[in-house]
Amino acid sequence: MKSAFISILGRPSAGKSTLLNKLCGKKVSIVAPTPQTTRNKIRGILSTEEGQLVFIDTPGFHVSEKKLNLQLKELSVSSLEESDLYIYVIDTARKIGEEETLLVTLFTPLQKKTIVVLNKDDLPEAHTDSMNRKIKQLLPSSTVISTSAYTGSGIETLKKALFDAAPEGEMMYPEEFYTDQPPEFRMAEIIREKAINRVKEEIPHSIFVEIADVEISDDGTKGWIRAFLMVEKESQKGIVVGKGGEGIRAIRKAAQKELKRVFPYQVYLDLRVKVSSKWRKKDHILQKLIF
Ligand SMILES: Nc1nc2c(ncn2[C@@H]2O[C@H](COP(=O)(O)OP(=O)(O)OP(=O)(O)O)[C@@H](O)[C@H]2O)c(=O)[nH]1
Ligand SMILES: [Mg+2]
Repeated sequence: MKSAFISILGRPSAGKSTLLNKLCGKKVSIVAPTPQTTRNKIRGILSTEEGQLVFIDTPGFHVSEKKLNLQLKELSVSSLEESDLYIYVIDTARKIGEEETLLVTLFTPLQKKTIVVLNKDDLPEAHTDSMNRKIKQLLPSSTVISTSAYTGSGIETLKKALFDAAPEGEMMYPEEFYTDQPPEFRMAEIIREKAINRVKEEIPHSIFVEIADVEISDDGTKGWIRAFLMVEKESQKGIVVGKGGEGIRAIRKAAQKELKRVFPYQVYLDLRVKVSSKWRKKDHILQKLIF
């Protein structure tokens, strides 16, 4: 049997979380068009007759002196030691940036097998061939596979390459597990995804979700979730709530629908917007959110 921990690394918005979800065949990690969507190391598990691969989705590697960004970068870097293999995801619709070369200098000294994924090859602006040549220079011993995490092309080739590269070992999780996220964390992530996909500019970065209370009926068929969607300013609260409350109603409805699919009970979501000023600068809040 094969068994490996595999870090999924790359710049913000390269498609790491979308790729993780395709590899696991389940929605494990949230996705949005805005960079810095993922704020934690999210594990997704793929079990087949060949063995078990445990993927670690990481926050996009982004160089910035802001407190939140520094902590996110630290998380991505900490995943390097924990894994046996790396998937390095590149967005082929963008040029290779400074962050890309910096990330490579961080993981190459660890000498772990790296599979480079040239993602978004479904887009007309993807320049997969020229990127392939650049990567061959930058990481001559890596395997390069072109994919679309969106359509699923190249995913089976990638899985095969990963199992080939994985060491022999025992299963680390029961076969039916596809993630190890605690329920309340998962609830908050689902709500955050629905919220950040409805807002623009700086607002997605200003949002976090706090689960205030979860109550499940004695027979286990019903669950009441009370949550707060936290923003940084009163003006953002107005935008999220929307005219006559239509914004927050749409977020609540979309989140409740997905929560019902994920949790084995009828979900009733009570969602309110609250202001937590400058939370991105406050250690006690960041400690609860970034781990
Ligand atoms: N066309 C296309 N879009 C993709 C593909 N993979 C991801 N996307 C889109 O790219 C955006 C970012 O995807 P994510 O999976 O959230 O990217 P990420 O690398 O996890 O981003 P961070 O968590 O912010 O670092 C989303 O709008 C996805 O739908 C792909 O193969 N093709
Ligand atoms: Mg992500």
